[in-house]
Amino acid sequence: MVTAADTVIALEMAVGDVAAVKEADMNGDGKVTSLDALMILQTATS
Ligand SMILES: [Ca+2]
Repeated sequence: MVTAADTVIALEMAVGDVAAVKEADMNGDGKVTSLDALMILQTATS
């Protein structure tokens, strides 16, 4: 299950504070960015 807390983790991946995992790459472009974090947030709140 995706939660709003996962958005924070994804943002940490986007800035390089945490090692990125492929599960956080929501749009499949090969990297975790703030866009992926936004998509995670939308999933968590829908
Ligand atoms: Ca991505």
